Amino acid sequence: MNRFPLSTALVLALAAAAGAAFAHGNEEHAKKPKTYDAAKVADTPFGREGDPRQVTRTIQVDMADTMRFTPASIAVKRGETVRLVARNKGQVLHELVLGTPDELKQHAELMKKFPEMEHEEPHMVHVKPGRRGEIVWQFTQPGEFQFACLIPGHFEAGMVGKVSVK
Ligand SMILES: [Cu+2]
Repeated sequence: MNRFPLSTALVLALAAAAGAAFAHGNEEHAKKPKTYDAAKVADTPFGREGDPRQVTRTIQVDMADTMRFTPASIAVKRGETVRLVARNKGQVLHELVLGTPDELKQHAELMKKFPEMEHEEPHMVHVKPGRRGEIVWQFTQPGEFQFACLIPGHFEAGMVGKVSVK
């Protein structure tokens, strides 16, 4: 259970739909500091939460209201732990969510059904205008992955980038 981030998202969405935590759309996205706990790290098809002490590279990705990431594609080595720093240069909230292309597409559909859905997981970061946020991630699997902004309308407008892991 809980192995794939999407299932966690789904559980949260269902909880929200059940009326539990549905009324906080205007509050800040979860602001609890992300603390690394090796015991809680789960493998996903696109890697795992990275240990901040193992970071070998910082990659900056800018987000803009043109619904584009800059750079739109990044390359990492398999096994590498990177710190992705997402800077929001726009006037609206953006997010950066890592995943496989299929998973991100499904997640985007879910976001359309539950626009108020909020969740905070190691492979995603929500960034307010003018702010920055970060993800520490270890890319353990080779392949082509994506990072996307799943805020309704943004993904559809093409707010998606590519991660090549070799
Ligand atoms: Cu966005």
